[in-house]
Amino acid sequence: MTPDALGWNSELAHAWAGLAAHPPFAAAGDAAAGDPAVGEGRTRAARVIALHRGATVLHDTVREHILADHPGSAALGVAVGDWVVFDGARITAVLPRRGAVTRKEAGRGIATQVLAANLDRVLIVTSANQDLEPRRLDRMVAVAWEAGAQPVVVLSKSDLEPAAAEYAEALAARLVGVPVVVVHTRDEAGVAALLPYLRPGETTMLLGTSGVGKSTLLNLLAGEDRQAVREVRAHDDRGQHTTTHRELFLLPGDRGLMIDVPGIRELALALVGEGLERAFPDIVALAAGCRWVDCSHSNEPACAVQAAIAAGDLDPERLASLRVLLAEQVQLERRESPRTRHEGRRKARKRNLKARG
Ligand SMILES: Nc1nc2c(ncn2[C@@H]2O[C@H](COP(=O)(O)OP(=O)(O)OP(=O)(O)O)[C@@H](O)[C@H]2O)c(=O)[nH]1
Ligand SMILES: [Mg+2]
Ligand SMILES: [Zn+2]
Repeated sequence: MTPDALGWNSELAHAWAGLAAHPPFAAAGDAAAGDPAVGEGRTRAARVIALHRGATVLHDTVREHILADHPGSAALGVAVGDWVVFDGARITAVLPRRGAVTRKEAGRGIATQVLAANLDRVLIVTSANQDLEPRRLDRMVAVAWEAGAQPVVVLSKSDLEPAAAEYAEALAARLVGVPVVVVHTRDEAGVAALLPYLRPGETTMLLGTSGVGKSTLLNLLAGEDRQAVREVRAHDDRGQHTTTHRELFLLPGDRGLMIDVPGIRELALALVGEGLERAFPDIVALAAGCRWVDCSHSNEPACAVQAAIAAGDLDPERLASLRVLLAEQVQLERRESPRTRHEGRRKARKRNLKARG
């Protein structure tokens, strides 16, 4: 596999050059290929392709390396999709991430955990049915932008829902700047709309609640059953948490790399950065026209956001959704540290998107 096919790029090459004088990958035909402990360069760049309970799996473009009970993985906070410095036995450093999707941790201490890093695209998978909740998608879209990735909403199981195309149209109108595609996995044609978003060397993460069909989609795109899938519960369509670890797969046919993860409820995802701005460009643009810099868009005079709602140009549900997410972000920042909390408040004010209260 070439480094590019595994997602290597010039930014990473630059980061590597700052750490080591020797090349990051074994040369073709190198006797020591794949065995970085041997030969001139004592370390290699490798990508984290799976995290199991007791094992971390790396790929160094030549082969996989399975590190059993690797203590460094937890200590370094290694995530699937990370690029690391590997000395043949251990991970010694993590190369700077372009971005990541993080989840909230229950309890005290560190408030977030990285689920997947270095993503080009996040496929927000949701079943195309009447349970479809736009607010859930607002949050996931913000999370994708925060990861530095392009969000794409994927309405799955369209074979079960005659109104899938209508749902997609309504969502596309709401989610500014986010493509919405409709798929099913009955046959190859069912995923045709998705293929333009899958490119060689690019990393796509599947994100969604349990049972929406993430692993089924991965298997179809991979051309073989790489992941176990299991039926949803008959009485409420919920999944059974079939996938239990995070793993990156190389797809055939120039479809790039895809990360499958266990189903996650949108409420467990952490909003930690600037993603809200990107997820609500319509409201951000309107807010610039409010009279007061710190307008909360509730009942101030000359509020451009309320004016747009009154004129029927903005769905009030969208503003309500943003308020909830902003309030939550402030709360998480408070947990992370008093310093970032302060910064977060300042940013929120600057953005003119302050949550009420
Ligand atoms: N009718 C129909 N069923 C589908 C489709 N895609 C997936 N399914 C079914 O949905 C169920 C759940 O699929 P999975 O792929 O295991 O779902 P998942 O999102 O990976 O679930 P977790 O691993 O628990 O997060 C399985 O019974 C699949 O056969 C589809 O396009 N149409
Ligand atoms: Mg799965
Ligand atoms: Zn306002």
